[in-house]
Amino acid sequence: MRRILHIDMDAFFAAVEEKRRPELRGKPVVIGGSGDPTKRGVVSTASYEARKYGIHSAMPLQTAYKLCPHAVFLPVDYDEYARVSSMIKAKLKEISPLMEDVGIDEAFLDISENQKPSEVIATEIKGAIKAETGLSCSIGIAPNKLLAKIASDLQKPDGLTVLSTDDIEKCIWPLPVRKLWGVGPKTEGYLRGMAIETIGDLAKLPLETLIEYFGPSYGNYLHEASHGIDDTPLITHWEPKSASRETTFQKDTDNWQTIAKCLAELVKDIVEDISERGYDASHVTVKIRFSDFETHTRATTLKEPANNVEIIRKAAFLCLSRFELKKKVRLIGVRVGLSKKI
Ligand code: TTP
Ligand code: MG
Repeated sequence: MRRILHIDMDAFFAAVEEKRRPELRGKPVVIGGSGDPTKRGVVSTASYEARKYGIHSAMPLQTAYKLCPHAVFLPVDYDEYARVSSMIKAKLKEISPLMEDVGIDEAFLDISENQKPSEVIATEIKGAIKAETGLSCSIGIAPNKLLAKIASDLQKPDGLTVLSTDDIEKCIWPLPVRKLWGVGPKTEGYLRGMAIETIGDLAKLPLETLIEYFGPSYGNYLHEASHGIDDTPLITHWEPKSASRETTFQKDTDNWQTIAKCLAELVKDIVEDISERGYDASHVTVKIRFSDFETHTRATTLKEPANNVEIIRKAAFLCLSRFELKKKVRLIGVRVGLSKKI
């Protein structure tokens, strides 16, 4: 039986801000965009205090402001969160080299080979992260990644939850289908149409029905996931496949100069980032969202992989020239596909 831990930091961006500004503790804190709630942007995260007002990730900042005007609004300081994140990941790797880095504030750890009981290891991890960063996290312990991830979310914040295969009916089946990895709003809506609300409802559907509706691959996945089955190994090393940046204009614009300047800046940022990490771009995609939210992309492949600003800017402008800019532009983004430099 494998023993997998899922570690997820509590209200991560907000917690990092509260740590370096203790006067914020206990106050509703909202992190997002430029930190100005009268401007455009979305909430990246909200402290647990702010969540009491109904504020959550991905909500427009202006809505958050209406819900709680006295909240403290702060801009996203991604560099600082990434710095704290790498401290946490380094601590985790000390405990087991079998670590999968899943996101800025979460990771899986395989502790099957460790002699100590799982709860003891989890408590040590919590202590080590607290000592290193001053922050709290929630940990799920289970025989696989799927269940460990669900478990870490069950008792937030500062939770420690152990799930075994015997707990599936009691603890997993009553949960909404959205809690399953790989079930997004689209599948959720579809399942609701079939009167399937909980993971238990899903588990009771015959496999044939799921395959009929979702095809063999996803149908099988849903069937197994709803029964808590997941054999996937930890991915301890991965290569980034792309890098991207985007900007929402403060005011929708049809000024070509403004759009072009922004595109050039995004390209410069990306090129700096990928050259630092030792990658070349192999293709370039430009995305434009118009004022009515219609979104289009144009892409081009480079003759050969490159990390030269001029070459990538040229490719991005070629893409830009292929758009019909008849409406005002709300957002522009660039994505480059990556290949490792030899
Ligand atoms: P989460 O772990 O989903 O959220 P959280 O750590 O803020 O809160 P919780 O205690 O519920 O785990 O995401 C980690 C960070 O990723 C979060 O602090 C901010 C960022 N994030 C976004 O920028 N946008 C988003 O929509 C989400 C969900 C997260
Ligand atoms: Mg988190």
